[in-house]
Amino acid sequence: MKKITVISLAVLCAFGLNLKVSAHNHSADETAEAASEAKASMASHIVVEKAWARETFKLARTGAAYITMSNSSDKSVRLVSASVDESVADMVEIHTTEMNNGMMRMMELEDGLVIDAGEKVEFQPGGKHFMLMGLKGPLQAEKELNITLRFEDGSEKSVDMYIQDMRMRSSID
Ligand SMILES: [Cu+2]
Repeated sequence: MKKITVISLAVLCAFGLNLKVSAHNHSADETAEAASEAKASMASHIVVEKAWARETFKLARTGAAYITMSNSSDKSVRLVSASVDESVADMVEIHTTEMNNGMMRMMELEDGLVIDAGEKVEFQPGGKHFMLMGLKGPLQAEKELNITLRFEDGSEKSVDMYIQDMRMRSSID
């Protein structure tokens, strides 16, 4: 009987999480629609499907955030940079993770990231990520995080990130 209770709680948690994530997707879609009506900018061609960040330790100086985005247009789009409010962190870099002599190593994508026409790019732990440098405070599950993406044509897209409560942490972002 106890086991059944635990399982159903776990299902509820998973369901609750899905609800939160889809709520974010909805607002991201609305932003995309509003932008595309104004101007067919690079930002308006990018559809964000998932955007989340890892919760950090209290004294962490860096944090990692992930996004899944698709290019809905027939032209390639270049993401050149990302930023957060200065009250959140000093700067944001776009990183990729590579295996080098058996070691995982992070590298900054200094030229940004090209998303080809119709391509979907998924940032994820152990792969591409946004690196928040010089965090002013911890990223906590109950807090909000907003990242602004900037594209080659100067257009911008504001993305609300869901901060994921991390019960298990890995040392690799
Ligand atoms: Cu990194």
